[in-house]
Amino acid sequence: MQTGTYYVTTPIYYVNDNPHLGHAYTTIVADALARFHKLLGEKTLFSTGTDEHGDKIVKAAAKHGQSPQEFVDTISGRFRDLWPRLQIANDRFVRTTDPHHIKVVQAIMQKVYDRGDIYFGEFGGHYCTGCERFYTEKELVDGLCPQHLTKPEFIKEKNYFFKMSRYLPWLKQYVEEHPDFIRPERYRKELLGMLESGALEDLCISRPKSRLTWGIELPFDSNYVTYVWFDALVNYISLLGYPDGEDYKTFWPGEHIVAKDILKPHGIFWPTMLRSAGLPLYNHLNVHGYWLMRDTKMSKSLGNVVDPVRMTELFGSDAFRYFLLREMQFGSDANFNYEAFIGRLNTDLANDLGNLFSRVLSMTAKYENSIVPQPRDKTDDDRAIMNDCADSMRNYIKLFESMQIARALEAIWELVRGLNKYVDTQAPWALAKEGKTERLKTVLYVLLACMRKVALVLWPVMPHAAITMLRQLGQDIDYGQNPELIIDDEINCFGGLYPGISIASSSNVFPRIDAKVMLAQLEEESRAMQEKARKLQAEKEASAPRPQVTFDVFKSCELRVGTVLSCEKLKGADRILKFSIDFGEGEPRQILSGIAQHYEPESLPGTQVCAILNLPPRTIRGAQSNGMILTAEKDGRVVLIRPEQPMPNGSLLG
Ligand code: ME8
Repeated sequence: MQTGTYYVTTPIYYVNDNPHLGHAYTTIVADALARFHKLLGEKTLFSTGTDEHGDKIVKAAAKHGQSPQEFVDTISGRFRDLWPRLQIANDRFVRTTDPHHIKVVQAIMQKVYDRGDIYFGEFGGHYCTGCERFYTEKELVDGLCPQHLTKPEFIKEKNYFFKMSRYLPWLKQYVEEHPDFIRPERYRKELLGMLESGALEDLCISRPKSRLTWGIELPFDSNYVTYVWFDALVNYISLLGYPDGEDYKTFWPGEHIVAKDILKPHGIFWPTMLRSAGLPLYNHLNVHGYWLMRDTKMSKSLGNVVDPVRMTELFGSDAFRYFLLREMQFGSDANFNYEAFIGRLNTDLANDLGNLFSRVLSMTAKYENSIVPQPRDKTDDDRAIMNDCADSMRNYIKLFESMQIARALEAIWELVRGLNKYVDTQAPWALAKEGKTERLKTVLYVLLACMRKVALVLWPVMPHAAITMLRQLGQDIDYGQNPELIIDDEINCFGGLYPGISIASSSNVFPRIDAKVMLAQLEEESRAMQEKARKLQAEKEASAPRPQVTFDVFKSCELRVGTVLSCEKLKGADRILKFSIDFGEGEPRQILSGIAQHYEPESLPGTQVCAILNLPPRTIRGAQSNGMILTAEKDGRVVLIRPEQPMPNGSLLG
């Protein structure tokens, strides 16, 4: 019996780069919510997609030597291919280059225009390409974009504006009167803060084609394309087939899941756009925090991004999903670190849940030939653990529904730990030894029945593992076919596991991870990634044009020829050579140079090099460097700069 409908969305991701942990997290949350609502017996729809227009995409495509369309096709495909690997079963995948989406954006734009909410005007603003938006003077931090900390470009041009300011008082009142419209509370407060600040103005919703053509043409002026955010937000209804589609009628309004970075467009632009177009508002905006890597923002240039594909290769998608959903308190930032990751998998999955399944199944094999026994009279202990089981399930539902997924899982783990304790206190092995077979049957039955419930409710979080555990308990449940398996009905009924059925004789769903070996491997992979990032960064810097220097500045550089007297590897630093060089100064000079991977130290004494001598001294691993040897570097190849003919030591370069 279906009790309602549930529509959940993720942001549609920019296709300027490959998917990473943050994208994986939001989409896993949405997938888990969709599955959870299926368990509640609701008809669900879950959508994700890619945001493909705008400056940012054009620049990324150019960098890869591709047309925007070719480029977006490739990267959008990568997002689509990733989702099944993480057991993400989205019902729809929307692309803002889809013809239907384009039509709906134009229809909404026209509606807002006809309502008199769009005007043409001149505007000067600080434009950040990273954010694809203008900032007012007040919003900048020390003249820089607050998100990217880069200097925005000041652009003055004629554009179309959405009269957002007209709807701001209404929105403020709406948010005040609907305390869970934006949740958790801290983001509602943040949004109210923005609404009260007076810094919000009308929204510039067009870009002149003279500057950008990669966008959706305005229906009322072909010289302009639509601002990416006005285009992207509309995806939430275009994919439902707005205005006449059955899905739109069935599923709108829905639930949005986003991270804190895009609170403003979702919390301010989107509701005011909907209001102006005369459409119902979404139900809730659910805002989560950021995943950090050891307290730092993940970034490609630091080489510290977590690759979801690699994580699932190493640990499986069930464990990866479990960790993300269990570790992050929805709304707060969370740290991803490998020690905590492996620690949690070993404790929660291998020790608690895995161990429960493994020991109860092998005891049932030993004492009952792997047949679910017929329970007899229940004791207070049995009734207590069964009550705990029902309570945990009730808590799980309540917490999951209010987006407290980590706490919902904690409620189930309390039960799992309680069941392990129940095994210890009831000691089935002792009952067997003492010949108390009736009691033994009851204890095993109670355990198996509770384990079945645990597996049932874990399906939203770990779909494959839940199905495997259920199969081990002789339950052939196809959630896809049978979504109306309602948890509610299961809570108070313990008859779902039939005595007499065959079950598995052993279980190893969550093997223990050898933390030491795995951490060493991950450490190695991180190092390689950081090295790659460092090289890329160095190449980027090397190819960037340098600012002009005056002749005097150049003349002030003391560049001289010298002869290498000795050279050896610096202790404790693989890449550094320690030189002693005669520059004709009376005393030899010590210089360190990071070229150990390119030259054997024995080959260098007696040869000449060039160096800059008047740099401040630097100390590396306790050794001082008094200058820098000149090299030429390209594509990872490094060679020393030497005079074409031997020259007296100390000769000046210029
Ligand atoms: O903003 N931690 O796309 P986007 C957690 N196209 N979540 C993270 C994260 C992190 N470190 N990094 C990214 C856009 N995310 C627009 C959206 S919607 C109409 C248009 C997730 O590719 C999180 O969900 O920059 C965040 O809101 C989203 O990726 C931003 O994705």
